[in-house]
Amino acid sequence: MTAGSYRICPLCEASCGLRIELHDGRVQRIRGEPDDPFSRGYLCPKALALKDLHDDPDRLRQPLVKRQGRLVPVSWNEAYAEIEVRLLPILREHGPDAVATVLGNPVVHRMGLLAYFPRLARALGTRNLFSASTLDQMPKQLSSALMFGHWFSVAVPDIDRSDFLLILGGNPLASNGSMWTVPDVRERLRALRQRGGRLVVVDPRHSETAAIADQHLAIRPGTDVFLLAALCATLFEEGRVQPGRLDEHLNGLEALRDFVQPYAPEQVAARCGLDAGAIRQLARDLAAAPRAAVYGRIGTHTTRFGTVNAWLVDALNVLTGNLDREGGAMFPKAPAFAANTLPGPAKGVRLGRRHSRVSGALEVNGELPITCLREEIQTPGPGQVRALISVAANPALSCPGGAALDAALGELDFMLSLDIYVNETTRHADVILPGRSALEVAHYDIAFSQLSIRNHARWSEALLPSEQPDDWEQLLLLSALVQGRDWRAPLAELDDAMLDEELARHLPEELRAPVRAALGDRPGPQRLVDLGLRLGPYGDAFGRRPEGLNLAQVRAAPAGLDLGPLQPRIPELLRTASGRIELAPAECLAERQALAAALDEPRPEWTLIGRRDLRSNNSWMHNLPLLAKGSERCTLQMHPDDARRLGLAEADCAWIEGAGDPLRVPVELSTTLRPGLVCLPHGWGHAGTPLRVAAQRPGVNFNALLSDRERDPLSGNAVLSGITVRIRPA
Ligand SMILES: Nc1nc2c(c(=O)[nH]1)N[C@H]1C(S)=C(S)[C@@H](COP(=O)(O)OP(=O)(O)OC[C@H]3O[C@@H](n4cnc5c(=O)[nH]c(N)nc54)[C@H](O)[C@@H]3O)O[C@H]1N2
Ligand SMILES: Nc1nc2c(c(=O)[nH]1)N[C@H]1C(S)=C(S)[C@@H](COP(=O)(O)OP(=O)(O)OC[C@H]3O[C@@H](n4cnc5c(=O)[nH]c(N)nc54)[C@H](O)[C@@H]3O)O[C@H]1N2
Ligand code: SF4
Ligand SMILES: [Mo]
Repeated sequence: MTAGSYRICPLCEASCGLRIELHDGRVQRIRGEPDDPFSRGYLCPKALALKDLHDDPDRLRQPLVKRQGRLVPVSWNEAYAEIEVRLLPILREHGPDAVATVLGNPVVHRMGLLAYFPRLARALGTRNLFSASTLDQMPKQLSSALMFGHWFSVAVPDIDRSDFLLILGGNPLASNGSMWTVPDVRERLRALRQRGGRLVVVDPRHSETAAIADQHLAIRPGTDVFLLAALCATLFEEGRVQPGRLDEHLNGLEALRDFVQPYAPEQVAARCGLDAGAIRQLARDLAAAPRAAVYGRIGTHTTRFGTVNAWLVDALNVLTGNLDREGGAMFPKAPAFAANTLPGPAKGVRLGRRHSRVSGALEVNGELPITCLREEIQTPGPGQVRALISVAANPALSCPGGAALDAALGELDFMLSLDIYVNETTRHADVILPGRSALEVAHYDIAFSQLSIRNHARWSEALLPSEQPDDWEQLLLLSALVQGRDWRAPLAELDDAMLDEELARHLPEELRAPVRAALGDRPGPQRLVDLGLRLGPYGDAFGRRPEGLNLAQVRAAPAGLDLGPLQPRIPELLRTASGRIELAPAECLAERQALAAALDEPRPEWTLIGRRDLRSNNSWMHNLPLLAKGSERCTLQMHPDDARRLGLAEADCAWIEGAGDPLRVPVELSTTLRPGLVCLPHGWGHAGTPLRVAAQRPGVNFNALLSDRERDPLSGNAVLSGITVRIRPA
């Protein structure tokens, strides 16, 4: 392997190890890295598009500033000076909450953004923090926090040792897994079935994953909560509850029984569109499997009962004795940055320490629901959002609201975007600061090492030099700037100050100086990673455990270090105030009445769900020629009987109408859906941007159809699936 050619793929949560061959500063070849202990040589078509991404002529390499309504290239210092002149008066006059920030999905794939954004947030002092998390996984984070005491104590299926996997609302064959870092999931699922294991998929659509399953339950969208309750109820009713080793660590078994009791399979079957006998049998199969895991993903989270779903998924893992056991749902032990591996007071978490100004939505994990962003911009009064900083986010396409949200972005007094493209969101910015190409930054996986099916530590070096400041340098400079400090001062001083604060947080006074010396003088995130690794559960504790890990060792292992299969972690992992698993959190129990009321909701004529495609990635990889090839992706799939009823043939256009803006879309006939169900991907609708490849196949914006008022009231997560719509021929 040529030096420096290893790179952790930054494109999705599988985080595969890639081998990237360069010649004269150009990408020659991209392959899966066979020596990666974790991804074992796997890669998907998106990884090959890293070359297109690096070479994309539309990717920004220079800052842009808006002059007379047009974004024009400027020097870095001009861009920073513009931010100073425009943003500081807003902060001075209206206070910190007048500036909102919104983080997008790629932030978690960028060590510099993830490690340094908190610095900027603290410097700003705003409470208006928003992110894609409330379009995605906040229900799981909340349920995990309530049950186990920390927002990142998320249990993942131990797929390689499991005998039974029940997947609800996830399609890992297209998404490559999510909240579950599992490279080459197809092969791992094949192996599970080969050794006699069973895969059961609950999905309204006969998805790519359902197609390779032993059993597919085509549930009605939005009704998993009843199915999950019925599975729990059946276990209680039939005397199949066997938490085993977990028994002594549980609170709330009776309260859980009480909550699910009304939902026997016979009570919910019609609502779920499933057979009561099949639900009962599934509960029995799950209980009987030697080692099983239940996994719920985005199809269960982006619904009105997202948090209740996430909770009941883990309740099932507990009731069947599969939580925290080999082959069940287990907790990774990340080598760095995982709060659940660090000593600290067990105090659980609090939800709703404050509320959003306009609709009173609860704060979750320090942020507010992103669907509140529009109204916070458009509603006058004290605390109104007047400026926005977007970091690798494209809410104009990814967030419900459509034209209204687009208009709101246009009404801001000032907008700054850290992004690599001028797109539907960043076209509203007054200043855009471009991030480096993924090949020009070093990387350590802060986030996904906490969700991985195997414990590991991997580092990738920057493969190519860059003239642009690194992500962390931009954020560090901005954090000085927003505090009115001299942003022309050397960044090393600012970084040292940040490191000192970090040390003060983790170490007693007498240890700080020697540790600081051991971390070296080179500024940047690698010192934070070294600190995290060395103080982490495998770390060398700066010499006190000489055989332990540090960054130098990880760097010396070119394709990463394997830290072994997942190990049981209860009770050590628990950070709840009681020190136990909270099997019946009060916040979830409070949903009892809403749930009972929802059981009788009538079935609409048409229901819309979303989908992902292996060759796409949310909204931002549609400008890459390699991925843009092939048939049209942004189509409305519907059952042939429905199409016939409407007089529509393949590729004819239909109108979809919902709470928001109507959409006109070509139809694709598909027997993967039941009649009455239609399916459209999100992330499309590329209008009004200079992205030349994407403009050829713009598609339509799924989220324009939706109102930004539909949320899971606990987690604040947007409702993005199971949408009631009307369909008519165009
Ligand atoms: N209807 C519907 N809506 C959905 C979903 C759904 O299933 N259905 N899924 C939701 C989910 S799960 C998510 S995570 C969100 C995603 O929501 P977002 O994060 O808002 O959307 P992305 O499309 O991921 O946009 C990423 C942005 O980051 C920029 N970018 C890419 N790489 C870099 C980089 O290296 N540096 C910088 N600075 N910028 C970069 C891109 O240009 C783009 O502007 O969408 C959500 N929206
Ligand atoms: N190729 C590709 N990979 C991606 C992304 C991408 O855009 N493209 N995005 C990345 C991101 S940001 C994320 S968060 C992950 C998401 O990863 P996943 O959670 O695996 O997301 P999806 O592939 O959208 O699969 C969701 C499934 O839920 C089903 N579903 C919809 N509604 C319901 C329901 O009410 N109940 C049930 N049981 N199922 C339902 C859908 O039919 C779909 O098959 O993927 C990541 N990986
Ligand atoms: S599965 Fe995800 S991480 Fe792996 S190569 Fe494809 S895009 Fe990259
Ligand atoms: Mo996501």
